[in-house]
Amino acid sequence: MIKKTLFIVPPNVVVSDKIKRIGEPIGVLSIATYLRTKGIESYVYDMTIDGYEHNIILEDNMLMYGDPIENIENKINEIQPDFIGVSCMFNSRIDITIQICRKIKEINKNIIVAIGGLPPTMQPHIFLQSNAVDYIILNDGEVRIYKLINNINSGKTPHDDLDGIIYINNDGKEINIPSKVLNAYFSTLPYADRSLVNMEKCFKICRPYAPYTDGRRTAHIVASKGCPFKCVFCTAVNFVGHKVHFRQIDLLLAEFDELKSKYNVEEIQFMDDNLTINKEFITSLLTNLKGYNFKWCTPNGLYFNSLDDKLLELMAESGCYQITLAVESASQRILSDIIKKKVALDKVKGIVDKAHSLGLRVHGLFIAGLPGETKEELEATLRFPFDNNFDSCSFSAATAFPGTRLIDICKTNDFSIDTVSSNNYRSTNFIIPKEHEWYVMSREELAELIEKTSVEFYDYASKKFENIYSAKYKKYIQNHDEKEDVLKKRL
Ligand code: B12
Ligand code: SF4
Repeated sequence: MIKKTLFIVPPNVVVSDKIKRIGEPIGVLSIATYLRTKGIESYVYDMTIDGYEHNIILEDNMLMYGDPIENIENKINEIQPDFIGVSCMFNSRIDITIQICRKIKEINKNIIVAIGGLPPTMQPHIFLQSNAVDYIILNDGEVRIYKLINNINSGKTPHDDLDGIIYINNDGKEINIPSKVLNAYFSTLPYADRSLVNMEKCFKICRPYAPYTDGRRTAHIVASKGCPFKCVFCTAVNFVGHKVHFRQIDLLLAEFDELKSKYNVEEIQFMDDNLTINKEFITSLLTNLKGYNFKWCTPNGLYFNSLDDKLLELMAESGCYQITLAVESASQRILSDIIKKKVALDKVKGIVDKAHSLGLRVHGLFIAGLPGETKEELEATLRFPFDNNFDSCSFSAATAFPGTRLIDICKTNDFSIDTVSSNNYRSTNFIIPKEHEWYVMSREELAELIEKTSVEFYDYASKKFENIYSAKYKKYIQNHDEKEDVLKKRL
């Protein structure tokens, strides 16, 4: 009989010179909160928050931060759960997640272990083969986990009336039921009970997902889930799905009220895949947001076609201080034929300038090294933010993750996939052979070019946008005791 559950967020694994970001784990909190409303006692152990100060240097210039794995035993003794759900959101955390599952079984093999998040959804067999995981839950977890627990408690087969689950049954047979509908219940789910993690510690450290904040007490929030597009490098289509689901405005407002009154929050960061995708929803959300006096931003890209003057004005009036534009490429050909994303390149500068005139910062996201991209197109992409007035930007090397069209392209062309660099996100993880018509430069050369251009961009933009830079980076350096030369690589 499952009476008590514990959800574990493993330590984070990043490239060692990246900012050690920290935030309340909204997905896992949402699951634990949902179970609590159903009368199942549930707790969250976010190892990244609790052990933020504890660093372990891994090979390949990677850094892991979070509680040491040994501490799990104390937590299990303290909570005494019958069921543990482990979350894995990034490929870089796959190894540590499996170690955690093994540790739980070593401590008490009777504890039921379930796992969820992006890599378990896209690469379930890595986890299943560890022999330390009883159930893999695919996609959104709230209702699936609840049904699973109910089925176990009432002696039904675990997958009774349940889609999105993989496990080995008592006869040693793999049961694999794909998800039918994604985020079906999202719009009415209760908002996350943040008291299950140490929010004060997150506020004090103040390195949220978009780390150059305006306010110091920052919370993360999800207003919608899903994306109607299918960019070649993105897992959204298979993970959150094509259909966009919006939370009910009254539930969002209740969450804002709590953030204000209980946590004294100054800033919120929206984690939505595409916050501005629906005019009616975003207009209603922002009109209501005005009354709260929050500063806000989105670490993720916004839907280009939605960003007309009126919406940008409303965004500024409602407390937005930075927008993120995921332009991805300076080539309309790459955007239309390879990425398949609707970005009108000729409109970008107008949006950037309008946003600046409203006092907003503008961050750009760019991706280089896609198969089929020419050297000229790649170079033009790295130049684009210089010529289009972006005040900050991030360049990423294309990475082929399971669940994307990009990995299919790599497989069709027999490119080998290097699993080590799949985890460090620093260089492309697929190898285009030198003799292939798409070969432009080696992965190492691309990684170096990206790093060099990032530093160049910082030097250029910090002069051109001196006011923005003083407010943004200097404040960060003072507040966090950081060195400027390190920040240059982290834009
Ligand atoms: C917000 C976000 C970020 C934030 C922070 C993310 C975080 N939580 O730490 C920031 C901006 C920092 C970020 C950074 C990066 N990100 Co990011 N990010 C996202 C994004 C858009 C949303 C994630 C999110 O919070 N969702 C909202 C919450 C409510 O849902 P959730 O956490 O997924 O939880 C639900 C389910 O996953 C599931 N679930 C989760 N845990 C568990 C556990 C159990 C037991 C169960 C049953 C279910 C379950 O149920 C939950 C509730 O429904 C996703 C895309 C996406 N749509 O998922 C990309 C995504 C996760 N990011 C991605 C990437 C590539 C990156 C970067 C590497 C980019 C770069 N080049 O630098 C960096 C580095 C990340 C790092 N190692 O720290 C990839 C992941 C690729 C991979 N396989 O590793 C994604 C999927 C986008 C993509 N390209 O496809 N990211
Ligand atoms: S990159 Fe953004 S716009 Fe493209 S499919 Fe993913 S979430 Fe949608």
